[in-house]
Amino acid sequence: MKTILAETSRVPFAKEVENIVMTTPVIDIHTHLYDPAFKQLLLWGIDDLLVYHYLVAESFRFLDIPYEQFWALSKPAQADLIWQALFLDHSPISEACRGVLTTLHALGLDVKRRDLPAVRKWFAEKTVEEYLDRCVELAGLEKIYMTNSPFDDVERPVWEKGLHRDDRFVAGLRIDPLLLSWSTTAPLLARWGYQVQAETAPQKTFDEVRRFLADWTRKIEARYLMVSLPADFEFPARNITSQLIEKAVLPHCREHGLPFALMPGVKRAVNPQLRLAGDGQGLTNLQALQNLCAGFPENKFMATVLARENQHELCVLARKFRNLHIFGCWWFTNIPHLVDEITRLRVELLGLSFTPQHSDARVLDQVIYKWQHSRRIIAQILVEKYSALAQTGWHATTPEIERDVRDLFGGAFERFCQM
Ligand code: FIX
Ligand code: ZN
Repeated sequence: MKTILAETSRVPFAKEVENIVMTTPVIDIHTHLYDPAFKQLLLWGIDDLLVYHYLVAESFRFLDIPYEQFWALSKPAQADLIWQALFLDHSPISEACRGVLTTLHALGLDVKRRDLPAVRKWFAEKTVEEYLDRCVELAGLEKIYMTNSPFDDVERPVWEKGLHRDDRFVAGLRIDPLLLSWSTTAPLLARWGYQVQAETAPQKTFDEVRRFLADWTRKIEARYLMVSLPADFEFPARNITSQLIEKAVLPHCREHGLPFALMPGVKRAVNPQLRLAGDGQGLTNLQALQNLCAGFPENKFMATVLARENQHELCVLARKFRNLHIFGCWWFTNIPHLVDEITRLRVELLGLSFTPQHSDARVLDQVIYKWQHSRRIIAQILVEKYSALAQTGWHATTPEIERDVRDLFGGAFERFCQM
């Protein structure tokens, strides 16, 4: 009898939670999108959706043409091949395929016609400005964090020239080349006027790296620094990566009050012929992150990890260190099955003090499906959790649920940044 009552009283309550989760504005804390001032760097539209590297990797499960032949094709021709292989020759049930259809459907296009030319025609009539507004609205975004690299030869000149910024876009300073390819990055820094030495690294070199970081932090108004790391990342270690982190990145972050985001678990170029689609993943030794959090309590760290097998350990680590904020179901973990599993782990171990998702969108339109799919899963989990509370007699009120969801969708992250 008790169970039946609980079940029936759950229905209106579930609708309310779902409604709050589906409509609360989101701060998307890691994307590869750009302020429209970066012109062609902001990707959008059906062809970019179809040549997304997630779909390139999936299409090569079916395609039998040589890789180079594929890369020599124009973008629309690549998109045609992917559409044929993944949407027409087989049903598009993978998460990345489904995402394209969720997006088109949300935009009001009739996907059942399977008419790619008609979809192209629809996009051809849009301008980036109106389309950006539409995507932001459909995804329910408040802010979009970019991934900004001073080492990108197309991006850097835009910053150097100066731009009129769209205040929905905020910057994150990406420093992979600095930490992971020092031997090629040091000469670049030297060319840009920083007195660094590639072979030996005296204190002057670290000071100059800090000057470089300070210049770019100011120029782009960076809100955090970030790096993706190989699965075998260790800290501390007797290598230049470790020294640069300890002697330049961490002091810089302390001085400017910025978090340092670590994204370990990538195996870059597992199949280089797939280019951007060729990266893999591996288990990381999270002892490195523990050493950072424990050794540098004045620093703030953010982390997301690629291996499913690291997720529980990461939650436990976040319980130990309040200078660690964990976020997102990254890349290969952004599939419904793992978003559900990882979010449950986090909620059950951390309550509401984490950021369950970021989109990692590379193409503007993707924010629509990535957020719609994630919001649905997060809603379902919260309905269950608030229902379980209700069984104890603790009924979360509407303002309390709204507060909680705001925290999950960027509030907790922003508080962490301001700490
Ligand atoms: O390193 C990263 O930030 C990754 O998210 C990307 O480089 C990756 O290619 C991606 O798009 C994952 O979603
Ligand atoms: Zn990313």
